Amino acid sequence: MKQATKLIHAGVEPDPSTGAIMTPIFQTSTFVQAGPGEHKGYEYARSQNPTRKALEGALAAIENGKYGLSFSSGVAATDAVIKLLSPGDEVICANDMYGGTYRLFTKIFEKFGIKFHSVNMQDASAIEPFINENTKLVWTETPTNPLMNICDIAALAHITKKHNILLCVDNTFATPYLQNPLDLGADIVMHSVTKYLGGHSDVIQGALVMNSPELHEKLYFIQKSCGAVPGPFDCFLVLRGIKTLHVRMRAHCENGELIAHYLRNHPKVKRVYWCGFSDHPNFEIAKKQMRGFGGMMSFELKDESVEAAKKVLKSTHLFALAESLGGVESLINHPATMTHASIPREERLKNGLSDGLIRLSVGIEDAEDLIADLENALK
Ligand code: P1T
Repeated sequence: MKQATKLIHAGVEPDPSTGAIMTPIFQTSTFVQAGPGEHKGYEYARSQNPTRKALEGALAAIENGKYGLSFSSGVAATDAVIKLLSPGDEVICANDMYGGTYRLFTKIFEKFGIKFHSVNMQDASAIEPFINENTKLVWTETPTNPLMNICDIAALAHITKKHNILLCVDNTFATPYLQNPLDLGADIVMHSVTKYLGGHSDVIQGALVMNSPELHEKLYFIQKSCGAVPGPFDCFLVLRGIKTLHVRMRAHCENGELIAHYLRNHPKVKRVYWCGFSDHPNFEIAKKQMRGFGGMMSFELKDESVEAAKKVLKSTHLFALAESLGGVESLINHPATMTHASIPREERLKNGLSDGLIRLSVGIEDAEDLIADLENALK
């Protein structure tokens, strides 16, 4: 099935009891049983809910995976993956990634005896010196948030398979429309569904997709035992969002390309971070594993002061100053004080995330209006 058809139909069947073409919102906490243990596959809504089940099927299908699991947020999905591990285990993670992922790893899980090594994975072989008998997981984002670094998923998978280590890819920025990590050898794909999959900035949700039945069983056990599940209404919203992912992503890619080039040619802009530039350090890898380059980008001004960046951040009108990304409306964000504030400054600077960096989530408004908004703010 071609991708557009899959996005609209995958995982969703007309409701068997009524024929409703849209999956109903099963707003219920429990399910009546005919006798103890005699039920229709649903016992209690933390463990199973039909609206969530439809969404999980859709998520699996669009990531070309066998199993999908939904969580109450992206970080809850990440949390579930790390709960596969035990004290003493080690994780190799990307040095540039969402600040909340860094915070979860370093401020919560390190306390429980899990060790995290931050590594620049733009060259996949850079992970090899960190692998030892305790290494259980490689965690990466590609493109990374916010520097748009690219790592070679197939090359990482080649290494992790050799050492029997799990590879989890946070595919939030690319979305299944542009990239499918499981096809490239990853074991688990993670999404902040809050972003492009939801697509309308009206829901917080996360997801994991995998092929291995053993991994699914373990992660389902964690999902129901820890209980970070989304409500049925949020599942309905995401089912609805997924149906237009391809249409929205095409527009995000088109606007993203126009704005990346506009910024790059602006006399006040020093550098633009966008993975669609042919001179991006890993453009060849991006081209190989992605079907487009999306609407996320970051840039720095020639005036590197935080004041200059703040002036731009406060001067846009269409680009709303807010955390998050991936909605139909454009957002502007200051990673150093907002989304990545939990990363210590020295660590941020070491990894190339400067105090003046500005991140854009380019929406699907008219590109001319967006450019006029940026032009005005840069003035
Ligand atoms: O916000 P939540 O749904 O819990 O997802 C966390 C998350 C995980 N991975 C990536 C790549 C993300 O970007 C996020 C959330 N990011 C933002 C809120 C942001 O503005 O970057």
